[in-house]
Amino acid sequence: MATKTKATLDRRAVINKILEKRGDALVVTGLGSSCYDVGAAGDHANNFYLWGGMGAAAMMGLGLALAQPTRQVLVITGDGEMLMGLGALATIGTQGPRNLSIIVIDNELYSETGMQPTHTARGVDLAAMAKAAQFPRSATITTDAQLKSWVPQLYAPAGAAFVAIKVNAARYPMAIRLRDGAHIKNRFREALLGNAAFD
Ligand SMILES: Cc1ncc(C[n+]2csc(CCOP(=O)(O)OP(=O)(O)O)c2C)c(N)n1
Ligand SMILES: [Mg+2]
Repeated sequence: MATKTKATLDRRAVINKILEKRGDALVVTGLGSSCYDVGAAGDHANNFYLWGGMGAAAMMGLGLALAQPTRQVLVITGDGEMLMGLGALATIGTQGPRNLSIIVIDNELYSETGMQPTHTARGVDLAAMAKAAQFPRSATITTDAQLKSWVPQLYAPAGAAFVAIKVNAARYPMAIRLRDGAHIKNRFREALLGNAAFD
């Protein structure tokens, strides 16, 4: 078994950095920790919180990116959630959206359910998988300097981007009050489509 990568980045600092200049980007979160982190960075009508749905975040991001080609779509999810929906990488790679960035907050753990190690703790390389699935841009990020140079790229509609950001094992309290899935969906649709969403 490969030893755990020495990860020093803090997940909330990483997400704050990514979202501080989000503009009109649409953000889909994975479940659990990434959902809370995005909420903690500031609730926003352009956030779609997946809550308990596991394995669907990247696919939701693809659907949105194809439906809204003039908007940048960010998926912010966990390594466990991404591992559950790996086929999404192949579909995104072959669909080739210009405006989709998949951001995996990789703590090498299923932290939400008790800190069990995921496959990335045993050396599975998600960024390499995205590259092999024909993402034109992919990287593993381990330092602040790398993160800083990647943030603008995540907002550039220059082809699908994938980053696995290695973060430490810190856990934070749930920081989001919105739990009603129908409300989250309706709010997101209305912010995106206006009243037409309900015609
Ligand atoms: C289909 C399904 N299986 C299992 C779970 C239970 N579950 C909730 S969160 C989670 C772990 C998520 O791990 P990861 O995406 O890496 O998130 P983090 O480590 O950031 O908490 C699991 C297994 C679930 N919600 N849905
Ligand atoms: Mg994890």
